[in-house]
Amino acid sequence: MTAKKYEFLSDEDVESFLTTGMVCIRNAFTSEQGEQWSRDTFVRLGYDPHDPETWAQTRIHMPSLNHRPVKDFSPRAWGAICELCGGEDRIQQPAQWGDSFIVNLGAPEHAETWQPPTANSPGWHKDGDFFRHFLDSPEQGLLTIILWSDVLPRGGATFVATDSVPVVARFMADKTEGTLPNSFGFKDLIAQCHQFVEATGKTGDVYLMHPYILHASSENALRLPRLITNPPIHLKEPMNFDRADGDYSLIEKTVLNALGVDRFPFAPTVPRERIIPERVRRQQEVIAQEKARLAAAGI
Ligand SMILES: O=C(O)CCC(=O)C(=O)O
Ligand SMILES: [Fe+2]
Repeated sequence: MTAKKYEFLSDEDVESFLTTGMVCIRNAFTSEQGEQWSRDTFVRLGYDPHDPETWAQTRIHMPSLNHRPVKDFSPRAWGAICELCGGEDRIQQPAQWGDSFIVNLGAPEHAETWQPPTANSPGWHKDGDFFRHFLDSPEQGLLTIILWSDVLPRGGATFVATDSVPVVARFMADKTEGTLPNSFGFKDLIAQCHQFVEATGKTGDVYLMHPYILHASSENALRLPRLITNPPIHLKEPMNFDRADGDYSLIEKTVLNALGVDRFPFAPTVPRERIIPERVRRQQEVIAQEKARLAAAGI
């Protein structure tokens, strides 16, 4: 498929990204590194890790209290991210990871109600609730899913539709006016998909996914706390599907393949637009609550 050789991505990784829109970098950091970041999670939440009766919420999006540059924390993940994006110089800095865990604790009934992923699973979406989406949007250059706990089958793993990138590419290709995050009609898009997986793995595994990929949260039948983060990689410039020198990134190539063309000039006809989601407004309150709990625990 490609003659280009990469340092961090194997030929299989490249093939996997081009055909399924995702690749998993296993052991991108150690479990000790992960533990250092996640050990205070239950204090921050105000729950007893040993007593599920105290787990008031099924899934929690925590705010971020600490950040580190990806490049320092996991040079292997960073190397792979750069290779997918077409080089470090195309990535907006600072590119950081934080402890804004998405914790999936499940609920007692999930042991009975859990179902494998299908087009009928609830909650399919493309990430990016903070901008108007265009085919070439730079705000979400990659979706990354970082595993801060082991994630077992039926254990609250993110569901991923591995044939969704072409469906979303075709949907956005002629929409020069863009699409607001809540206007995609994800039910119609996911109905065109047929391949679904659970993004399982171990602490330290990192999934790198195409920004268009459709995915969903799931029930946690096991009730082993599942911790991930999903920070976007931002690009400095919009994606370019009409490069004079042909130096397309793997992300761009995946889109061109999906559309079945060698080049695809695209220009938005309305301005790019940032949106402030409600979750960001709420975050300041939650940060204050978590800091009070950490202080009360002497941390
Ligand atoms: O919790 C998950 O598994 C996925 C979360 C997600 O996709 C999101 O918050 O955008
Ligand atoms: Fe998401």
